[in-house]
Amino acid sequence: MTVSRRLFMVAAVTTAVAASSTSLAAAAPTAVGTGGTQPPHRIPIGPGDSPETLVTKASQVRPTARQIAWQKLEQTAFLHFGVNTFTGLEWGTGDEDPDVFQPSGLDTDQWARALRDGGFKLAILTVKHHDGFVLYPSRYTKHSVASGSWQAGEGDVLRSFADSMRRHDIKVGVYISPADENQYLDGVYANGSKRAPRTVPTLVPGDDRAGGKPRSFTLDATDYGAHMLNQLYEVLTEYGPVDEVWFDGAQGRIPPDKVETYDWDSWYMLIRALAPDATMAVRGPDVRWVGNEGGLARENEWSVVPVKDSGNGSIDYALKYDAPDQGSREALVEARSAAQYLQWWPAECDVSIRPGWFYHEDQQPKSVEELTDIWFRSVGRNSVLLLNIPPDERGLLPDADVARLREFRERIRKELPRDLARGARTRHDRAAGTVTVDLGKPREVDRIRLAEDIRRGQQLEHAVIEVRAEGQTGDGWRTVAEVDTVGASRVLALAAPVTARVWRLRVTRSRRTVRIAEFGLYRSRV
Ligand code: FUL
Repeated sequence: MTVSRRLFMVAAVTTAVAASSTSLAAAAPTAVGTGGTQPPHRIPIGPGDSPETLVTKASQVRPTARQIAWQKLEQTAFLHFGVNTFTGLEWGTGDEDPDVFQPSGLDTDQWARALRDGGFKLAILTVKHHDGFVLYPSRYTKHSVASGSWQAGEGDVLRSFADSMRRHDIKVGVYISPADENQYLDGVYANGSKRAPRTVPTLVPGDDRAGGKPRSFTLDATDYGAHMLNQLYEVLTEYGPVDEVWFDGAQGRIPPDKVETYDWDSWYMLIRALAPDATMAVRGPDVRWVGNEGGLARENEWSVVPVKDSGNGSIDYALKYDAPDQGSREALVEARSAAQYLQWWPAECDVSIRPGWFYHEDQQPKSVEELTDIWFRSVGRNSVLLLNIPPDERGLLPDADVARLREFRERIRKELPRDLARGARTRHDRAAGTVTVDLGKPREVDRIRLAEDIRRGQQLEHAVIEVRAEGQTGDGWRTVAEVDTVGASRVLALAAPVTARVWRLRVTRSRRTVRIAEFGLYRSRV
């Protein structure tokens, strides 16, 4: 048992969180601008707020530095790998024989090369899926790689994954499932234990960390909540730095009279302390699930959305998760009686390259056309794409998938080969809300890429893209496209190429002044 000064300090913070658990996410943002005061990452709202007040508040919400860094990743990868890879299941039972995990030729460098060549900037491994089987030798479970004969129980997929990703300049993310069938069978998950202060790490007999005075924390948790804390501690202190922690919200498959109420506040607190740069995704305050598993964002995707408290310091959509509109003025009004905050909570679009999340021999990867469509409807709609590519029983990404990733990247390069506006004469007129680009001579354009400077929030509510007819000045403008939202990234495909020398983006409606960070013009070569 470690009673250190640090433990005392964290315990004091813990008390504050327990007293006001909903303030946790707001307590953590990193300053975006210079200067002392941090712009708000979320703002309280109430049923009494007028529509004007709601939109003013929405215009004041800003992303944290962590969220800005995450948004720039654009394309991230998921790797679902575990006992399911060998049993053929999608949701395991928790009583698998650990010996079923037998990758015959694990090569995480092969994963990393394929992901790097595919343009992925971060990869998230299922360190633990709902079955509870853990891909590193955890001190807190027998359901892990250490219990089987694979590599004589000495193997560590997480170590190998993290090393390979970093060697290839890919950031490391971890999926750690709150639902845990194995811990249910062990009488830990949903055992009815009360939340009480727990010391983390909880040292086990013969613990190799005992002599080293490990940094320790006291946080409120159930028995299972403490189990999660101990595993998070192992992952974040022994495999870091970690850039994304991905939490699913599912409950285990347990009898209806049982429930495990997740200790989100304590888990978040530990992650912020041990991995301050990590975004906490989906059941976390930094990144939201887009609302489907097809990788598709809404046509108008807002990063400022109404959210409601969802217990133990967690948040959830105030409107239905799959509502078609989460952030327009109308949506803010509709949500105001259910919501407690407007929060910067940007969308992540998860989808698998194959029908299943885990590898199954009889399934095939999506076509380049399907993937391209997903890219336009995720990265092109103010979201980050999270594409799952499941390793097979060899422990390799299947050849067909590796080839598909390469073709996909090549295709996106052909969709937007060269920004014709780069280096062109560009004039920003803030008073008129326009950005005008003179290409020097008439050019054919069929793809347009827009971005707001999100450090100033998401403000644009309607804009037109116009071209000036050759030889004309003044009012000779013709509209070729319009958008309602832009945010961090909006990519438009015109139905047919348009030839013009002078192009203009004109903001016709916004919350506050819009700062355009990108107005790119492309001619696809598909
Ligand atoms: C879901 C899980 O139930 C799936 O197995 C998968 O991990 C997906 C990404 O999240 O909620």
